[in-house]
Amino acid sequence: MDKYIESVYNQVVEKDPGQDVFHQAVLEVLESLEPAIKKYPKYKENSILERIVEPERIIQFRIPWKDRDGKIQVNRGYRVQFNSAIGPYKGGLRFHPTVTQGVLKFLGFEQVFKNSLTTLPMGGGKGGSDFDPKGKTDAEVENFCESLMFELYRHIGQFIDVPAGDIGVGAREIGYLYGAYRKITNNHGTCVLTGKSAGWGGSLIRPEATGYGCVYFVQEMLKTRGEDLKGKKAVVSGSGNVAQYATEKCIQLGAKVIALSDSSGWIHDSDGIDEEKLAWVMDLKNVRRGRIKEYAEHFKVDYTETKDGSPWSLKCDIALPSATQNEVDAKEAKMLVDNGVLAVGEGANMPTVPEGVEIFLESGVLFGPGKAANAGGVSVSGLEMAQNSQRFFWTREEVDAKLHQIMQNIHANAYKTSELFGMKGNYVVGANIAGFVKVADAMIDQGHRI
Ligand code: NDP
Ligand code: 2IT
Repeated sequence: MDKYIESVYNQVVEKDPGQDVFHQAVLEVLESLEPAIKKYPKYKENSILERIVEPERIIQFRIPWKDRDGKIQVNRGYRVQFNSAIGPYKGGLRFHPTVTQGVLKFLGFEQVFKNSLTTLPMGGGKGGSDFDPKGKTDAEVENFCESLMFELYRHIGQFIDVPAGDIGVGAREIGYLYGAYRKITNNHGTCVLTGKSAGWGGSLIRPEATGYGCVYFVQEMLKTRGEDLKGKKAVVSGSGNVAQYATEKCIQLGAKVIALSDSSGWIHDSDGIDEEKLAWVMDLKNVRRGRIKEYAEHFKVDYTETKDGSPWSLKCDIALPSATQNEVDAKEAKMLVDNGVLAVGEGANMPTVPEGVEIFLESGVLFGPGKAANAGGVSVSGLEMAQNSQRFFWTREEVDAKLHQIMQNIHANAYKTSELFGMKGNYVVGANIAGFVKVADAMIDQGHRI
Protein backbone atom coordinates (compact mmCIF):
# COMPACT_ATOMS: atom_id res chain seq x y z
CA MET A 1 0.00 0.00 0.00
CA ASP A 2 1.13 3.58 -0.70
CA LYS A 3 2.89 5.08 2.37
CA TYR A 4 0.62 8.13 2.59
CA ILE A 5 -2.53 6.02 2.43
CA GLU A 6 -1.14 3.57 4.96
CA SER A 7 -0.33 6.36 7.41
CA VAL A 8 -3.85 7.78 7.15
CA TYR A 9 -5.33 4.34 7.73
CA ASN A 10 -3.06 3.67 10.71
CA GLN A 11 -4.12 6.95 12.31
CA VAL A 12 -7.78 5.98 11.93
CA VAL A 13 -7.15 2.67 13.71
CA GLU A 14 -5.03 4.27 16.44
CA LYS A 15 -7.59 6.99 17.19
CA ASP A 16 -10.54 4.61 17.62
CA PRO A 17 -9.15 1.12 18.12
CA GLY A 18 -12.49 -0.62 18.74
CA GLN A 19 -14.31 0.45 15.59
CA ASP A 20 -13.67 -2.59 13.36
CA VAL A 21 -16.39 -2.09 10.76
CA PHE A 22 -15.42 1.56 10.36
CA HIS A 23 -11.77 0.54 9.83
CA GLN A 24 -12.95 -2.03 7.26
CA ALA A 25 -14.97 0.56 5.32
CA VAL A 26 -12.11 3.08 5.42
CA LEU A 27 -9.51 0.55 4.28
CA GLU A 28 -11.64 -0.58 1.36
CA VAL A 29 -12.12 2.98 0.15
CA LEU A 30 -8.54 4.14 0.75
CA GLU A 31 -7.01 1.15 -1.04
CA SER A 32 -9.10 1.69 -4.11
CA LEU A 33 -8.33 5.43 -4.18
CA GLU A 34 -4.59 4.82 -4.63
CA PRO A 35 -4.50 5.41 -8.42
CA ALA A 36 -6.48 8.67 -8.03
CA ILE A 37 -4.22 9.91 -5.23
CA LYS A 38 -1.19 9.22 -7.44
CA LYS A 39 -2.72 10.82 -10.51
CA TYR A 40 -3.92 13.99 -8.78
CA PRO A 41 -1.32 15.33 -6.26
CA LYS A 42 -3.77 18.03 -5.07
CA TYR A 43 -5.53 15.55 -2.78
CA LYS A 44 -2.39 14.78 -0.79
CA GLU A 45 -1.28 18.43 -0.87
CA ASN A 46 -4.61 19.45 0.66
CA SER A 47 -4.66 16.62 3.25
CA ILE A 48 -7.96 15.43 1.83
CA LEU A 49 -7.66 11.86 3.07
CA GLU A 50 -6.88 12.95 6.64
CA ARG A 51 -9.95 15.19 6.55
CA ILE A 52 -12.37 12.86 4.77
CA VAL A 53 -11.98 9.99 7.28
CA GLU A 54 -12.88 12.28 10.19
CA PRO A 55 -16.60 13.02 10.74
CA GLU A 56 -17.41 16.74 10.87
CA ARG A 57 -19.47 16.17 14.02
CA ILE A 58 -20.88 13.34 16.15
CA ILE A 59 -23.81 13.85 18.47
CA GLN A 60 -24.43 11.23 21.14
CA PHE A 61 -27.37 11.42 23.50
CA ARG A 62 -29.45 9.64 26.11
CA ILE A 63 -32.89 8.30 25.14
CA PRO A 64 -34.99 7.47 28.22
CA TRP A 65 -38.44 6.01 27.47
CA LYS A 66 -41.19 4.18 29.34
CA ASP A 67 -41.90 0.53 28.52
CA ARG A 68 -45.31 -1.17 28.74
CA ASP A 69 -44.84 -1.81 32.46
CA GLY A 70 -44.14 1.83 33.16
CA LYS A 71 -40.45 1.17 33.76
CA ILE A 72 -37.96 3.70 32.41
CA GLN A 73 -35.52 2.20 29.90
CA VAL A 74 -32.43 4.01 28.61
CA ASN A 75 -30.97 3.70 25.12
CA ARG A 76 -28.22 5.56 23.35
CA GLY A 77 -28.89 7.79 20.36
CA TYR A 78 -26.41 9.08 17.79
CA ARG A 79 -26.16 11.22 14.72
CA VAL A 80 -22.88 11.09 12.82
CA GLN A 81 -22.70 14.17 10.58
CA PHE A 82 -19.89 12.97 8.38
CA ASN A 83 -19.43 15.32 5.45
CA SER A 84 -21.46 18.27 4.16
CA ALA A 85 -19.19 19.47 1.35
CA ILE A 86 -21.75 18.88 -1.41
CA GLY A 87 -25.01 19.29 0.51
CA PRO A 88 -26.78 18.88 3.86
CA TYR A 89 -25.97 15.66 5.73
CA LYS A 90 -28.27 12.92 4.46
CA GLY A 91 -28.66 9.33 5.55
CA GLY A 92 -30.78 6.92 7.49
CA LEU A 93 -31.45 6.10 11.12
CA ARG A 94 -30.84 2.51 12.24
CA PHE A 95 -32.53 0.93 15.27
CA HIS A 96 -30.76 -2.33 16.12
CA PRO A 97 -29.10 -3.67 19.28
CA THR A 98 -25.74 -3.86 17.42
CA VAL A 99 -25.67 -0.10 16.78
CA THR A 100 -22.55 1.61 18.14
CA GLN A 101 -20.71 4.78 17.21
CA GLY A 102 -18.33 2.65 15.09
CA VAL A 103 -21.17 1.06 13.11
CA LEU A 104 -22.70 4.47 12.41
CA LYS A 105 -19.31 5.90 11.42
CA PHE A 106 -18.92 3.09 8.87
CA LEU A 107 -22.41 3.76 7.52
CA GLY A 108 -21.93 7.54 7.49
CA PHE A 109 -18.59 7.18 5.70
CA GLU A 110 -20.12 4.95 3.00
CA GLN A 111 -23.01 7.38 2.68
CA VAL A 112 -20.68 10.27 1.76
CA PHE A 113 -19.48 8.53 -1.41
CA LYS A 114 -22.85 6.95 -2.20
CA ASN A 115 -24.65 10.28 -2.04
CA SER A 116 -21.99 11.85 -4.21
CA LEU A 117 -22.60 9.16 -6.85
CA THR A 118 -26.33 9.92 -6.99
CA THR A 119 -25.46 13.32 -8.59
CA LEU A 120 -27.90 15.00 -6.16
CA PRO A 121 -26.68 17.68 -3.69
CA MET A 122 -26.48 15.58 -0.53
CA GLY A 123 -23.71 15.22 2.04
CA GLY A 124 -23.37 12.08 4.14
CA GLY A 125 -24.60 11.21 7.63
CA LYS A 126 -26.09 8.36 9.60
CA GLY A 127 -27.71 7.92 12.96
CA GLY A 128 -29.74 5.65 15.12
CA SER A 129 -29.85 3.80 18.37
CA ASP A 130 -29.12 0.48 20.05
CA PHE A 131 -32.90 0.23 20.66
CA ASP A 132 -34.28 -3.17 19.57
CA PRO A 133 -37.74 -2.78 17.98
CA LYS A 134 -38.31 -6.55 17.98
CA GLY A 135 -41.12 -7.56 20.31
CA LYS A 136 -41.98 -3.97 21.23
CA THR A 137 -45.56 -2.72 21.10
CA ASP A 138 -46.52 0.16 18.79
CA ALA A 139 -46.90 2.34 21.89
CA GLU A 140 -43.37 1.52 23.03
CA VAL A 141 -41.95 2.33 19.60
CA GLU A 142 -43.92 5.60 19.54
CA ASN A 143 -42.72 6.51 23.00
CA PHE A 144 -39.12 5.75 22.07
CA CYS A 145 -39.29 7.73 18.78
CA GLU A 146 -40.69 10.75 20.65
CA SER A 147 -37.91 10.67 23.19
CA LEU A 148 -35.28 10.35 20.46
CA MET A 149 -36.73 13.37 18.65
CA PHE A 150 -36.69 15.48 21.86
CA GLU A 151 -32.93 15.66 21.25
CA LEU A 152 -32.54 15.10 17.50
CA TYR A 153 -34.83 17.97 16.46
CA ARG A 154 -32.21 20.59 17.32
CA HIS A 155 -29.65 19.05 14.96
CA ILE A 156 -31.71 18.52 11.80
CA GLY A 157 -33.37 20.65 9.11
CA GLN A 158 -33.71 20.88 5.34
CA PHE A 159 -30.41 22.77 4.97
CA ILE A 160 -28.64 20.97 7.83
CA ASP A 161 -29.32 17.27 8.07
CA VAL A 162 -32.18 15.15 6.71
CA PRO A 163 -32.54 11.66 8.26
CA ALA A 164 -34.53 8.74 6.82
CA GLY A 165 -34.97 5.01 7.49
CA ASP A 166 -32.57 2.08 7.62
CA ILE A 167 -32.67 -1.25 9.50
CA GLY A 168 -35.52 -1.15 12.03
CA VAL A 169 -36.77 2.22 10.82
CA GLY A 170 -39.57 2.18 8.25
CA ALA A 171 -42.82 4.03 7.58
CA ARG A 172 -44.15 3.50 11.12
CA GLU A 173 -41.06 4.97 12.81
CA ILE A 174 -40.74 7.87 10.34
CA GLY A 175 -44.40 8.71 11.11
CA TYR A 176 -43.82 8.84 14.87
CA LEU A 177 -40.56 10.78 14.45
CA TYR A 178 -42.20 13.33 12.17
CA GLY A 179 -45.18 13.74 14.49
CA ALA A 180 -42.82 14.37 17.40
CA TYR A 181 -40.78 16.86 15.34
CA ARG A 182 -43.91 18.84 14.50
CA LYS A 183 -45.20 18.80 18.05
CA ILE A 184 -41.88 20.09 19.41
CA THR A 185 -41.21 22.74 16.77
CA ASN A 186 -44.74 23.71 15.60
CA ASN A 187 -43.22 23.51 12.13
CA HIS A 188 -43.61 21.14 9.22
CA GLY A 189 -40.10 21.86 8.06
CA THR A 190 -39.86 21.81 4.27
CA CYS A 191 -38.17 18.44 4.34
CA VAL A 192 -36.77 17.43 7.66
CA LEU A 193 -37.13 13.67 7.16
CA THR A 194 -37.58 11.50 4.08
CA GLY A 195 -39.41 8.21 3.76
CA LYS A 196 -42.61 9.95 4.86
CA SER A 197 -45.92 8.40 3.85
CA ALA A 198 -47.24 9.61 0.52
CA GLY A 199 -50.31 11.31 2.06
CA TRP A 200 -48.21 13.84 4.01
CA GLY A 201 -45.20 14.71 1.91
CA GLY A 202 -43.57 11.39 1.10
CA SER A 203 -42.43 10.52 -2.38
CA LEU A 204 -44.08 7.75 -4.34
CA ILE A 205 -41.58 4.94 -5.04
CA ARG A 206 -39.43 5.77 -1.96
CA PRO A 207 -40.36 2.47 -0.27
CA GLU A 208 -39.49 0.58 -3.46
CA ALA A 209 -36.43 2.64 -4.37
CA THR A 210 -33.51 0.76 -2.80
CA GLY A 211 -34.64 -2.68 -3.96
CA TYR A 212 -35.72 -1.52 -7.41
CA GLY A 213 -32.54 0.52 -7.81
CA CYS A 214 -30.36 -2.44 -6.89
CA VAL A 215 -31.98 -4.58 -9.57
CA TYR A 216 -31.70 -1.73 -12.12
CA PHE A 217 -27.98 -1.61 -11.32
CA VAL A 218 -27.63 -5.38 -11.80
CA GLN A 219 -29.51 -5.05 -15.09
CA GLU A 220 -26.90 -2.53 -16.27
CA MET A 221 -24.02 -4.78 -15.21
CA LEU A 222 -25.59 -7.73 -17.05
CA LYS A 223 -25.97 -5.61 -20.21
CA THR A 224 -22.17 -5.26 -20.39
CA ARG A 225 -22.10 -9.03 -21.00
CA GLY A 226 -25.11 -9.12 -23.31
CA GLU A 227 -27.25 -10.67 -20.56
CA ASP A 228 -30.52 -9.80 -18.84
CA LEU A 229 -32.59 -10.99 -15.87
CA LYS A 230 -35.09 -13.09 -17.79
CA GLY A 231 -35.10 -16.68 -16.61
CA LYS A 232 -32.30 -16.08 -14.09
CA LYS A 233 -32.40 -17.62 -10.65
CA ALA A 234 -31.93 -15.09 -7.85
CA VAL A 235 -31.18 -15.47 -4.15
CA VAL A 236 -32.04 -12.52 -1.91
CA SER A 237 -31.06 -12.26 1.75
CA GLY A 238 -33.08 -10.37 4.33
CA SER A 239 -36.84 -9.95 4.07
CA GLY A 240 -37.15 -6.30 5.05
CA ASN A 241 -37.62 -3.20 2.94
CA VAL A 242 -34.72 -3.70 0.53
CA ALA A 243 -35.18 -7.45 0.10
CA GLN A 244 -38.94 -7.15 -0.52
CA TYR A 245 -38.67 -4.64 -3.34
CA ALA A 246 -35.56 -6.23 -4.87
CA THR A 247 -37.67 -9.39 -5.06
CA GLU A 248 -40.58 -7.50 -6.61
CA LYS A 249 -38.41 -5.99 -9.35
CA CYS A 250 -36.73 -9.36 -10.06
CA ILE A 251 -40.18 -10.91 -10.54
CA GLN A 252 -41.26 -8.04 -12.83
CA LEU A 253 -38.15 -8.52 -14.97
CA GLY A 254 -38.65 -12.26 -15.34
CA ALA A 255 -36.17 -13.60 -12.78
CA LYS A 256 -37.10 -16.31 -10.30
CA VAL A 257 -36.36 -15.49 -6.64
CA ILE A 258 -35.88 -18.72 -4.70
CA ALA A 259 -34.79 -17.54 -1.25
CA LEU A 260 -35.30 -14.94 1.45
CA SER A 261 -34.02 -14.80 5.03
CA ASP A 262 -34.09 -13.06 8.38
CA SER A 263 -31.69 -13.16 11.29
CA SER A 264 -33.04 -16.57 12.39
CA GLY A 265 -32.80 -18.50 9.12
CA TRP A 266 -33.72 -18.75 5.44
CA ILE A 267 -36.42 -20.25 3.25
CA HIS A 268 -35.87 -22.03 -0.06
CA ASP A 269 -38.82 -21.94 -2.45
CA SER A 270 -37.67 -23.75 -5.59
CA ASP A 271 -40.89 -22.83 -7.44
CA GLY A 272 -40.02 -19.16 -6.99
CA ILE A 273 -41.63 -16.42 -4.92
CA ASP A 274 -44.42 -14.96 -7.06
CA GLU A 275 -46.35 -11.68 -6.58
CA GLU A 276 -48.92 -13.37 -4.38
CA LYS A 277 -46.37 -15.00 -2.07
CA LEU A 278 -44.46 -11.72 -1.93
CA ALA A 279 -47.63 -9.90 -0.84
CA TRP A 280 -47.91 -12.49 1.93
CA VAL A 281 -44.27 -11.78 2.97
CA MET A 282 -44.96 -8.03 3.03
CA ASP A 283 -47.92 -8.55 5.31
CA LEU A 284 -45.90 -10.94 7.49
CA LYS A 285 -42.96 -8.54 7.85
CA ASN A 286 -44.54 -5.07 7.68
CA VAL A 287 -47.86 -5.64 9.45
CA ARG A 288 -47.75 -8.81 11.53
CA ARG A 289 -43.99 -8.39 12.18
CA GLY A 290 -43.45 -12.15 12.16
CA ARG A 291 -40.53 -14.43 11.25
CA ILE A 292 -39.61 -15.79 7.78
CA LYS A 293 -39.91 -19.31 9.19
CA GLU A 294 -43.69 -18.83 8.96
CA TYR A 295 -43.36 -18.68 5.14
CA ALA A 296 -41.95 -22.19 5.15
CA GLU A 297 -44.80 -23.41 7.32
CA HIS A 298 -47.45 -21.63 5.24
CA PHE A 299 -46.17 -22.52 1.76
CA LYS A 300 -44.64 -25.89 2.74
CA VAL A 301 -41.07 -25.16 1.62
CA ASP A 302 -37.65 -25.81 3.18
CA TYR A 303 -36.41 -23.69 6.08
CA THR A 304 -32.85 -23.65 7.41
CA GLU A 305 -32.23 -22.18 10.81
CA THR A 306 -28.92 -20.29 11.08
CA LYS A 307 -27.69 -17.55 13.32
CA ASP A 308 -27.04 -15.14 10.45
CA GLY A 309 -29.69 -16.34 8.01
CA SER A 310 -27.43 -16.71 4.95
CA PRO A 311 -28.82 -18.59 1.94
CA TRP A 312 -25.54 -18.49 -0.04
CA SER A 313 -25.15 -22.25 -0.45
CA LEU A 314 -27.96 -22.23 -3.03
CA LYS A 315 -27.06 -22.37 -6.71
CA CYS A 316 -28.08 -19.11 -8.39
CA ASP A 317 -27.25 -16.68 -11.19
CA ILE A 318 -27.89 -13.50 -9.22
CA ALA A 319 -27.15 -12.88 -5.53
CA LEU A 320 -28.61 -9.84 -3.79
CA PRO A 321 -27.36 -9.60 -0.18
CA SER A 322 -29.92 -7.23 1.34
CA ALA A 323 -29.78 -7.80 5.11
CA THR A 324 -26.72 -6.39 6.89
CA GLN A 325 -22.93 -5.88 6.95
CA ASN A 326 -20.51 -8.81 6.58
CA GLU A 327 -23.27 -11.31 5.89
CA VAL A 328 -21.34 -12.90 2.97
CA ASP A 329 -18.09 -14.37 4.27
CA ALA A 330 -15.18 -15.65 2.14
CA LYS A 331 -16.39 -19.25 2.24
CA GLU A 332 -19.84 -18.21 1.08
CA ALA A 333 -18.43 -16.01 -1.69
CA LYS A 334 -16.41 -19.03 -2.88
CA MET A 335 -19.54 -21.17 -2.79
CA LEU A 336 -21.45 -18.65 -4.90
CA VAL A 337 -18.60 -18.53 -7.43
CA ASP A 338 -18.30 -22.34 -7.55
CA ASN A 339 -22.04 -22.52 -8.16
CA GLY A 340 -21.69 -20.21 -11.16
CA VAL A 341 -23.05 -16.89 -9.89
CA LEU A 342 -23.04 -14.29 -12.66
CA ALA A 343 -23.76 -11.08 -10.75
CA VAL A 344 -23.83 -9.87 -7.16
CA GLY A 345 -25.68 -6.65 -6.30
CA GLU A 346 -25.23 -5.39 -2.76
CA GLY A 347 -28.64 -4.19 -1.55
CA ALA A 348 -27.22 -3.88 1.96
CA ASN A 349 -24.32 -1.70 3.10
CA MET A 350 -20.99 -3.60 2.99
CA PRO A 351 -22.61 -7.07 3.14
CA THR A 352 -19.53 -8.81 1.70
CA VAL A 353 -16.33 -9.22 3.73
CA PRO A 354 -13.17 -7.89 1.99
CA GLU A 355 -11.86 -11.40 1.16
CA GLY A 356 -15.26 -12.16 -0.37
CA VAL A 357 -15.07 -9.05 -2.56
CA GLU A 358 -11.60 -10.18 -3.71
CA ILE A 359 -12.98 -13.60 -4.62
CA PHE A 360 -15.79 -12.07 -6.68
CA LEU A 361 -13.45 -9.67 -8.48
CA GLU A 362 -10.80 -12.30 -9.20
CA SER A 363 -13.40 -14.71 -10.55
CA GLY A 364 -14.81 -12.14 -12.95
CA VAL A 365 -18.21 -12.03 -11.26
CA LEU A 366 -20.11 -8.80 -11.98
CA PHE A 367 -19.91 -7.19 -8.55
CA GLY A 368 -21.97 -4.09 -7.70
CA PRO A 369 -20.76 -2.66 -4.37
CA GLY A 370 -23.39 -1.25 -1.98
CA LYS A 371 -22.37 2.37 -2.48
CA ALA A 372 -23.39 2.13 -6.09
CA ALA A 373 -25.95 -0.68 -6.15
CA ASN A 374 -28.08 0.45 -3.19
CA ALA A 375 -27.93 4.19 -3.92
CA GLY A 376 -31.50 4.15 -5.27
CA GLY A 377 -33.01 4.63 -1.80
CA VAL A 378 -31.17 7.79 -0.96
CA SER A 379 -31.63 8.99 -4.54
CA VAL A 380 -35.40 8.94 -4.17
CA SER A 381 -34.95 10.56 -0.76
CA GLY A 382 -33.21 13.34 -2.68
CA LEU A 383 -36.18 13.43 -5.06
CA GLU A 384 -38.51 13.63 -2.04
CA MET A 385 -36.57 16.70 -0.87
CA ALA A 386 -36.88 18.23 -4.35
CA GLN A 387 -40.65 17.61 -4.47
CA ASN A 388 -41.15 19.03 -0.96
CA SER A 389 -39.21 22.18 -1.91
CA GLN A 390 -41.48 22.65 -4.89
CA ARG A 391 -44.65 22.04 -2.81
CA PHE A 392 -45.51 19.49 -5.47
CA PHE A 393 -45.33 15.77 -6.18
CA TRP A 394 -44.47 13.57 -9.12
CA THR A 395 -46.36 10.44 -10.25
CA ARG A 396 -45.07 6.92 -9.64
CA GLU A 397 -44.03 6.69 -13.27
CA GLU A 398 -42.12 9.97 -13.12
CA VAL A 399 -40.22 9.05 -9.95
CA ASP A 400 -39.49 5.53 -11.19
CA ALA A 401 -38.16 6.90 -14.49
CA LYS A 402 -35.88 9.33 -12.62
CA LEU A 403 -34.68 6.53 -10.31
CA HIS A 404 -33.96 4.29 -13.30
CA GLN A 405 -32.02 7.08 -15.00
CA ILE A 406 -30.00 7.80 -11.85
CA MET A 407 -29.06 4.10 -11.47
CA GLN A 408 -28.02 3.97 -15.13
CA ASN A 409 -25.90 7.09 -14.62
CA ILE A 410 -24.26 5.66 -11.50
CA HIS A 411 -23.43 2.49 -13.40
CA ALA A 412 -22.06 4.41 -16.38
CA ASN A 413 -20.00 6.69 -14.14
CA ALA A 414 -18.51 3.79 -12.12
CA TYR A 415 -17.82 1.81 -15.29
CA LYS A 416 -16.20 4.76 -17.08
CA THR A 417 -14.08 5.59 -14.04
CA SER A 418 -12.89 1.98 -13.69
CA GLU A 419 -11.86 2.10 -17.36
CA LEU A 420 -10.07 5.42 -16.90
CA PHE A 421 -7.92 3.89 -14.17
CA GLY A 422 -7.16 0.73 -16.16
CA MET A 423 -9.46 -1.58 -14.19
CA LYS A 424 -12.42 -1.86 -16.56
CA GLY A 425 -15.47 -3.44 -14.93
CA ASN A 426 -14.12 -3.15 -11.37
CA TYR A 427 -17.06 -1.26 -9.89
CA VAL A 428 -15.41 -1.04 -6.45
CA VAL A 429 -12.61 1.11 -7.83
CA GLY A 430 -14.97 2.93 -10.20
CA ALA A 431 -17.58 3.82 -7.58
CA ASN A 432 -15.09 4.76 -4.87
CA ILE A 433 -13.01 7.03 -7.09
CA ALA A 434 -16.00 8.65 -8.82
CA GLY A 435 -17.74 9.29 -5.48
CA PHE A 436 -14.56 10.56 -3.85
CA VAL A 437 -13.42 13.00 -6.54
CA LYS A 438 -16.60 15.10 -6.40
CA VAL A 439 -16.50 15.44 -2.60
CA ALA A 440 -12.74 16.02 -2.47
CA ASP A 441 -12.89 18.73 -5.13
CA ALA A 442 -15.74 20.45 -3.27
CA MET A 443 -13.64 20.39 -0.09
CA ILE A 444 -10.68 21.95 -1.87
CA ASP A 445 -12.91 24.63 -3.45
CA GLN A 446 -14.34 25.54 -0.04
CA GLY A 447 -11.01 26.02 1.73
CA HIS A 448 -8.88 24.34 4.32
CA ARG A 449 -11.35 24.61 7.24
CA ILE A 450 -13.83 22.28 5.48
P1 NDP B 1 -35.17 -3.78 7.45
O1 NDP B 1 -35.12 -3.52 8.89
O2 NDP B 1 -36.41 -3.47 6.69
O3 NDP B 1 -34.81 -5.30 7.15
C1 NDP B 1 -33.59 -5.84 7.56
C2 NDP B 1 -33.56 -7.30 7.19
O4 NDP B 1 -32.24 -7.80 7.41
C3 NDP B 1 -34.47 -8.15 8.08
O5 NDP B 1 -34.92 -9.26 7.35
C4 NDP B 1 -33.54 -8.55 9.21
O6 NDP B 1 -33.89 -9.73 9.89
C5 NDP B 1 -32.24 -8.77 8.46
N1 NDP B 1 -31.11 -8.52 9.36
C6 NDP B 1 -30.85 -7.39 10.04
N2 NDP B 1 -29.76 -7.54 10.82
C7 NDP B 1 -29.35 -8.80 10.61
C8 NDP B 1 -28.27 -9.55 11.11
N3 NDP B 1 -27.42 -9.02 12.01
N4 NDP B 1 -28.12 -10.82 10.68
C9 NDP B 1 -29.01 -11.36 9.78
N5 NDP B 1 -30.05 -10.68 9.27
C10 NDP B 1 -30.21 -9.42 9.66
O7 NDP B 1 -33.93 -2.98 6.83
P2 NDP B 1 -33.65 -2.56 5.32
O8 NDP B 1 -34.21 -3.56 4.39
O9 NDP B 1 -34.04 -1.14 5.18
O10 NDP B 1 -32.06 -2.60 5.30
C11 NDP B 1 -31.33 -3.74 4.87
C12 NDP B 1 -29.93 -3.32 4.44
O11 NDP B 1 -30.01 -2.40 3.37
C13 NDP B 1 -29.09 -2.60 5.51
O12 NDP B 1 -27.74 -2.95 5.32
C14 NDP B 1 -29.30 -1.14 5.19
O13 NDP B 1 -28.25 -0.35 5.67
C15 NDP B 1 -29.30 -1.20 3.68
N6 NDP B 1 -29.91 -0.07 2.97
C16 NDP B 1 -31.19 0.31 3.25
C17 NDP B 1 -31.77 1.34 2.53
C18 NDP B 1 -33.18 1.76 2.74
O14 NDP B 1 -33.64 2.63 2.01
N7 NDP B 1 -33.94 1.17 3.66
C19 NDP B 1 -30.99 2.10 1.54
C20 NDP B 1 -29.68 1.56 1.27
C21 NDP B 1 -29.18 0.53 1.99
P3 NDP B 1 -34.52 -9.61 11.37
O15 NDP B 1 -35.89 -9.07 11.17
O16 NDP B 1 -34.50 -11.01 11.88
O17 NDP B 1 -33.64 -8.69 12.16
O1 2IT C 1 -28.13 3.44 3.50
C1 2IT C 1 -28.91 4.22 2.92
O2 2IT C 1 -28.62 4.76 1.85
C2 2IT C 1 -30.22 4.48 3.54
N1 2IT C 1 -30.53 3.90 4.57
C3 2IT C 1 -31.15 5.50 2.95
C4 2IT C 1 -30.80 6.88 3.40
C5 2IT C 1 -31.76 7.96 2.99
O3 2IT C 1 -31.49 9.10 3.40
O4 2IT C 1 -32.73 7.72 2.27
